[in-house]
Amino acid sequence: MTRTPQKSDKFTFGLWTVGNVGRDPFGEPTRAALDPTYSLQQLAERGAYGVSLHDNDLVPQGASAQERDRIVGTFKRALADTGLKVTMATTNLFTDPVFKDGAFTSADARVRAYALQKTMRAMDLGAELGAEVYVFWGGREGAEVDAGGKLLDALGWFRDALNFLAAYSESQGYGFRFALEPKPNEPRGDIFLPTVGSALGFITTLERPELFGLNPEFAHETMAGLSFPHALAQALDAGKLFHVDLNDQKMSRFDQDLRFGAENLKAAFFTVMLLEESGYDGPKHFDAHALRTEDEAGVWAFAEGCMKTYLLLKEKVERFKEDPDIKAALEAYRVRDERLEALGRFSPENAEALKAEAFDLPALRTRGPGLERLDQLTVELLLGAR
Ligand code: GLO
Ligand code: NI
Ligand code: NI
Ligand code: NI
Repeated sequence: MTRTPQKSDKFTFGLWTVGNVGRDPFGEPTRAALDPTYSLQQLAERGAYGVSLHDNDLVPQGASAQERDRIVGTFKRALADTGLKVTMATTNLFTDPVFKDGAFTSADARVRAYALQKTMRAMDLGAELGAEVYVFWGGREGAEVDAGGKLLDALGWFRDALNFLAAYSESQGYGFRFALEPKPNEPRGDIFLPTVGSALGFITTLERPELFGLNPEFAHETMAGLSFPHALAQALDAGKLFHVDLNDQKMSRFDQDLRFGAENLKAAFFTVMLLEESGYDGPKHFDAHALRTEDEAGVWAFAEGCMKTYLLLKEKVERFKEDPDIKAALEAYRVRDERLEALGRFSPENAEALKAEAFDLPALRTRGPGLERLDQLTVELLLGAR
């Protein structure tokens, strides 16, 4: 297995990730902005498959139609030259102060209408560049105070907007699959639909639920104090993993967007295991950025690090499956009982038989499943000792 990223690994980066200039709420940028075509060249040289973008990562806010076409033309040539794809597109509905109290969920109907207009134009751009997935991260869809009394309305407005935009995509023949990206907070005090579970529930209320899935992000579930692998598993179980944002994060902190695997290697390992073993074949998308301390060399070290760590963890997943001690421990952990499992399929007879079943509860209560040893074996594997 190679540790050098190949196109077939389908690693992608947001233009805004390598392009991050290191601004934070207390400090000015520490790095110069990168030209998008330069980022394409640099990423292609490092084995990436493609990029994702917000409308304004490429076309500045307020550009004229001619300016837009010129920029998009140059970018398309750079895509052709580098062989990179645009795999996902999205809308910047958070930077412009017009969205300070929400975009699709603003209490001001004019802002909601403008958000639809901006998103339709961004969808036109995404379709022109060949994107297949369209992400909705509702960064400003939330509140610091609930005095406006709009909580129920906001969910309704959000639903109306998503229904409208799905219908627009279908009417244009764009064929987008839409991916909702939940986040608990930041930049709003509370963001609506804060977790993977919330978004999955909301999707069932949409007119075309089959067009909508999830774009779960490692950092976002972690900020909420939740387990990313558990959230990922729920999205997969629902058939709703349409895209993924890989990065890392300390629990209960500000949004750090750390390099994939930088903080919680075990959770990163189980993330890779789920992605590799579930048959997920979408892009492995990194949504993170170099530390604010870094110069441009640090940016490329960050990008290379995300991909290399993923590939190393993928190797570990292979070894996990082959390691005889781990195999035996896993076997012992999963106790099979064909007769009882068959009774678990409902029929009136099975229900009766199950009600009459006598269980050896003292034995079940006292049996240790071997998880301490299995987890230690996993740690040893990750440390390179197996
Ligand atoms: C912020 C989000 C953001 C989105 C991006 C794509 O925390 O992760 O980067 O992923 O806007 O929709
Ligand atoms: Ni994020
Ligand atoms: Ni994200
Ligand atoms: Ni972030």
